[in-house]
Amino acid sequence: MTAHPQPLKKPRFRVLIALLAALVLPIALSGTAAADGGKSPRNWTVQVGSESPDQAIQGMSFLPKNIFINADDSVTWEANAGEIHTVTFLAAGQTIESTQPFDPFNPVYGLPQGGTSYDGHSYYNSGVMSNVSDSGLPAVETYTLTFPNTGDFTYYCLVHGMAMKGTVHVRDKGTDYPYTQSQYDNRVNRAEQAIIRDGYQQWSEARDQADNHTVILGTDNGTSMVMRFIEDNVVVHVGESVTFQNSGMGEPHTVTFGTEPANPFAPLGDPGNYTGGQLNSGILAPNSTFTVTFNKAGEYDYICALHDYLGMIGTVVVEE
Ligand SMILES: [Cu+2]
Repeated sequence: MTAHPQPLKKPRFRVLIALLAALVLPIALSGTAAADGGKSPRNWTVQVGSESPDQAIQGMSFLPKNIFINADDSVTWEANAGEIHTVTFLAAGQTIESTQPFDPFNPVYGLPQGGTSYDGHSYYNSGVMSNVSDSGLPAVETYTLTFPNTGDFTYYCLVHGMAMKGTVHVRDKGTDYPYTQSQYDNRVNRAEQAIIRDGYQQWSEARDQADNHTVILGTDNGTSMVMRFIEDNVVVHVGESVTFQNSGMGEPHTVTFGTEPANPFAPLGDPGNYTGGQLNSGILAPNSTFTVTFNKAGEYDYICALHDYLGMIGTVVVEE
C-alpha cells in the first residue's frame, strides 16, 4: 500500500497542542487559586473503583478514601471501573447492614436519590455507577454533591457494603487545604497500581487450586477482585464433572450455559445431566459450589451473567 503522510500532520499538531496545554494549564490554574486566597468554592474529584486495562482486576475502593474540603466546595465522584458501585450517604440512624444485600432493582438503591446539596443527615445516593454502558443496569458516570455544612461525612458503596467506604471531611470556609487535587491524584495512582498488582497475585494463586475438574469463580480479598473463571478453558470426558467454586469474600457470580436467561438469579436446568442448552446456577454466593456433569461430547461456552461484560466467560470441552 502507498503511504499517505499528508493526513497525519493535523493530528500530530493536535497532540503537540494538547501536550503544551497539559504543561501550561496547571501553572495557570494554580496562579488563579493563589490570587483568590482559596476563598471561592472548589470542586474535588474522587475515583469510584479501579481496574486493570483488560478489566479482569477490579478494585473496591474510593480513591482517595478521605478527602478534606471546605464548606461550599463540591465533590465529583467519577466511575473509574466497569464493575458497578454506588456513592451513598445513609440517613441518620440507618445502617449499611439494613441495605444488604444490594438490590439494583429497588429504585431507592439502584437510582439517584436526594438533591445536589448534601444536608448532612438525609439519604443521598448516586444510583449505579459504572464507566461502561453495557453493565446491564442504567448507570451514571459521575455524581456531584455540594457540601454547605462542616462535619465528617462517611459514605458507602451499597454493592460492596462495609468493604467499601469513604469520608468527606468538610471544614470551615477559608481553612488551608492539607492536600491539593494533584497530591491526591498521585496517591490515587499509586493505590490503583497496588490494587491491580494484588489482583494479579490472587489470580496466580488461584491458578494453583484450579484443574480440569475445578474452576474457581473469580477471587476477591475485600480490596481487589479477579473477574475471571480460573481456568477459563477446561477439558473433561463424557460422564465427568466440573465443580465451579466461589472462593471470594463477597462477590457473587453465576455459571450460565446457553442463552442468557432474563432473570440470572433463578436456577435453570439439571446440572446432574448436562447435554447442551440452557443451564443456570443462579447466584453463587461466596463459599458455595456448583457441580455440572457433562454427558455429551461438545464444546460448551458459559458466562457469569453478572460479569460477562467484563470478560468473565469460559468454555468446557467435553471429549468422548
Ligand atoms: Cu461474576
